[in-house]
Amino acid sequence: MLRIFRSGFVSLVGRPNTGKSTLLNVLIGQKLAIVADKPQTTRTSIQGVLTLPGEAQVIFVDTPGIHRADTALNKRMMDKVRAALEERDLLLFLVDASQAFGEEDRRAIDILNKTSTSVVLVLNKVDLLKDKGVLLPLIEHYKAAYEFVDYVPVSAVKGLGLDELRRVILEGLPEGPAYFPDDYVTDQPERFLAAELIREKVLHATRQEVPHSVAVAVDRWEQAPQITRIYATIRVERPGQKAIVIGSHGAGLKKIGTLARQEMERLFGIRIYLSLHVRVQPGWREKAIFLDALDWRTMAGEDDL
Ligand SMILES: Nc1nc2c(ncn2[C@@H]2O[C@H](COP(=O)(O)OP(=O)(O)OP(=O)(O)O)[C@@H](O)[C@H]2O)c(=O)[nH]1
Ligand SMILES: [Mg+2]
Repeated sequence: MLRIFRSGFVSLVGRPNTGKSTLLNVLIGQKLAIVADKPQTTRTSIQGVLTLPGEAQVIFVDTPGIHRADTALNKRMMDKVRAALEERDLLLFLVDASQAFGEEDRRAIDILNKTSTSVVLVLNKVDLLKDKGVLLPLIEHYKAAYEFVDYVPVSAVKGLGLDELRRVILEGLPEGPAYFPDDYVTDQPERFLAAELIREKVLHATRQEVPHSVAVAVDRWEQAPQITRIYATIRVERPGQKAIVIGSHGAGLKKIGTLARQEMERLFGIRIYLSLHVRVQPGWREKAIFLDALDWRTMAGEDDL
C-alpha cells in the first residue's frame, strides 16, 4: 500500500529568545537563521524546507519574536509575525520552559486568538531544567491560557524531543504534494544570509542597546573563480556605537570580520574576502526606504511571506 505524502506550511512563533531560529536550524540541519542571546535577533520571516522523500515536505517559517512594537522596524517585524499566522497548516508556539509563566506569555498567546489554525505548544530549553517537576505545572498554565492541540518538550540545543516533535508535526499536516524540488532548502538569498551572519557576529560582540541599533547590508558581491569578494556596511545609530563595534585599534571589527568570513566560507563552500565598513546612520529604524532596502523581499519587490 502506498503511504500518503503530506505537505504544508508550519510557522514558528513565540516570544523573543525562546529559540525559534535555533529550532529551525536544527530541524533543517543547516544554519539558515542567525541566533543570539539577545531579544529581537530575527527581523524578518525565513523559510526552511524539510523534505523527507516519499513521506513529506514541511515548509517551516521562522519569525521575529512577539513583542510590543515601538519603532517602524518593530512594527514591520510584528507584521511578519501576523502574516506568518495566516494560511498555515500548523503553528508551533515556542516557549522557554526554564522560565515561569508570566504576563508577557499571556500577552504573546493573545496573538493566537486571531487564527483558527491548530497550534502545538513547544516547550524549549528543557536542558536548563534542574527540576523536571516544574514542567507539568508549566504545561497546565499554558493549557489554561490556550487550547493547544498538543505539547512537546524539547531542547533545540541538545537535540532532545525532536523525533517526537517531527512526529507531531507530520501528524498535523494534510495530504498534499511537494511544493518545492527535493534539494530546495530556503527562499533566502546567500547575499541576505551573508549580511545576517555579519549582524550575528556584531550581536555576539555587543550588549544593551547596541544590538537593536545595528543593520547590515551587503553592498557588493563579486564572484571570481578563486575568491568571492563581499563588501558590506554595518550601520549603527550613534557615534559611540560605532566606536564600540570597531573596538580598540579596530580589534572588534577585525574579529567580527574574521568570524563572519569563516562561517560564510564553511556554509557557502567558497573562499571569501570580506570587507567591512561601519557607518553612523541616525534613526534608520524609522526610515521606510531604508527598511525596504534591508529586507530582501521588499528590496526585490516580492510578496510578503
Ligand atoms: N540552553 C538552551 N539554550 C537554547 C536552546 N534553544 C535556544 N537556546 C539559546 O537561546 C538563545 C536565543 O535563541 P534564538 O534561536 O536566537 O531565539 P529566537 O526565538 O529565534 O529569538 P528572536 O529571533 O529574538 O525572536 C540563544 O542563546 C540560543 O543558543 C535550548 O534548547 N537550550
Ligand atoms: Mg530568531
